[in-house]
Amino acid sequence: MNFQGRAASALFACALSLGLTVGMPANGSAATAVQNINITASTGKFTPGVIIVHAGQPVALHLTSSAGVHGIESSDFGIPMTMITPGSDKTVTFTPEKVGTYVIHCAIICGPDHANMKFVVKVEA
Ligand SMILES: [Cu+2]
Repeated sequence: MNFQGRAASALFACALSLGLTVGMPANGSAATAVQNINITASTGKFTPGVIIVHAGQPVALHLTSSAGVHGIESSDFGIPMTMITPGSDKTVTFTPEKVGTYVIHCAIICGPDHANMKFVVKVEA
């Protein structure tokens, strides 16, 4: 490699390390880490019935059903109608914006317990 080649690759390496440094969040990556939460739907209930998430931090809900066909939908979190069926996993992602307590109801009529089938999302700071 001639001098110009070495100079160019040194410059490139320098720009690369600068870019990496600038790209790092000031407080590490914890603030943007995805909150992964598993939820299982069954007859008349979601388990767990209460989840706690943090405002501004992305959430990935991993949904499955151990019995029956269910669904979720939430205008609070911009979650579109999502069907949950036994034997398949669905993942929905959203980022809660505002601190508060929200309720997500089962969105598909699934039986006598459908009206009471819900889970609570507590959004903390
Ligand atoms: Cu239902």
